Amino acid sequence: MRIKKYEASDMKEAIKMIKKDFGTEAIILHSRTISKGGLFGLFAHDIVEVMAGVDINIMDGDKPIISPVTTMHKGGELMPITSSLEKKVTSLSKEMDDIKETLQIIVKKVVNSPHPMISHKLIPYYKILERTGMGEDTIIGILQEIETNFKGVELENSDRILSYIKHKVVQLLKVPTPLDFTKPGTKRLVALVGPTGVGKTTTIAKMAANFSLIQKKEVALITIDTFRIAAIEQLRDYANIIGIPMEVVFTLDDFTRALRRFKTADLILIDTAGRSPKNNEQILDLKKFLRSNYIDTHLVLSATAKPQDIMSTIKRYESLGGDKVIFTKLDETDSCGVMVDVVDKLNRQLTYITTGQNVPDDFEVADAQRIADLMFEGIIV
Ligand SMILES: Nc1nc2c(ncn2[C@@H]2O[C@H](COP(=O)(O)OP(=O)(O)OP(=O)(O)O)[C@@H](O)[C@H]2O)c(=O)[nH]1
Ligand SMILES: [Mg+2]
Repeated sequence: MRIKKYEASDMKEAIKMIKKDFGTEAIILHSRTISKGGLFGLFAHDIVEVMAGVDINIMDGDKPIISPVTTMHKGGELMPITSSLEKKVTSLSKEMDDIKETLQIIVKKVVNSPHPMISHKLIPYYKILERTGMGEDTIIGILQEIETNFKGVELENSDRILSYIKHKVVQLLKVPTPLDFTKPGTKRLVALVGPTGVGKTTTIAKMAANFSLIQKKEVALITIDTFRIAAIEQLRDYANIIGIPMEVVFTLDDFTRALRRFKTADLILIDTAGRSPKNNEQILDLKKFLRSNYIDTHLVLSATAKPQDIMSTIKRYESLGGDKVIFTKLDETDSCGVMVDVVDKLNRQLTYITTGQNVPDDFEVADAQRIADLMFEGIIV
């Protein structure tokens, strides 16, 4: 493209000069009237300054935005076409500025943020929540809610943001659903299932001691974990210490007989052998004992396990039915954020948590406020 600036006494003369240089295809890019000559503003005269060139192809649909000189000259009405060109250029350049500004915001977010959806001011909170083991979707959901609800300087108020986060976590954890004996004459048949070594037997002992010694319920134990002698002995020891009866069950007939023996009990707790969450056959094997609707099955999970393993274990145990979950070993980890996902994403209900090896002390109802306190211990007061 060739461009040239012209100065002439009027537009007519300028067009003549342009035509001479570029022919009839030339287009006017810009024109303005300026004062020239004179001394201190005196004796100056107006001239036109025109920028023109050839080889430009700016189209608006089928129509050229800038008409060739010959067309523009029709009737000597040049100014409306020129000013419409100016308007277009101004609006285009404003659009360009807007796009540039938006791009800068996006680039800033992507560069500084672990997630492009989160503003850089919320990154520290993203990192805190990430450390709790909470899933990314849940974290982003909470932080986007903060972005919507907190404006301007409010986003600088870390105390308010942190207490909002904690409040939100409590809300997502929902109200726990522990065993309810408020209705007189209630009888409960509860089985604890779950992967090996998560603390099923210890938790059964804690539950048995709490309900028998503190809540004065008639409690009995059944174990169908006959895989190892040591497992039977472990539960028998607890039964003896607490002073409650226990039955060891090998077959379905044994099971029916044991249930008949304990028919007056308020609470029968059933201990099961730890099953590998990867072995579906082992899990289904439990089903022949636990298929009765009367059995309230609680899945026991260790809070120390990796969040993705916890989520996949829950799915593997789905075939046993039940939606209740007990989390153990909260004393051994700083990251129990996965519990939020278990409730919120997998629709499970928390019943109890355990916080140590002491029987019966380290056992409590899965209170959402308490779990949030444990989750943000040392971070949020
Ligand atoms: N730190 C801590 N340890 C716990 C907790 N609950 C259980 N344990 C320990 O975890 C270990 C395994 O506990 P068990 O009760 O035998 O686990 P289980 O699920 O019955 O194991 P299997 O029957 O072999 O599948 C024991 O050393 C317990 O003392 C807890 O809340 N915190
Ligand atoms: Mg056990």
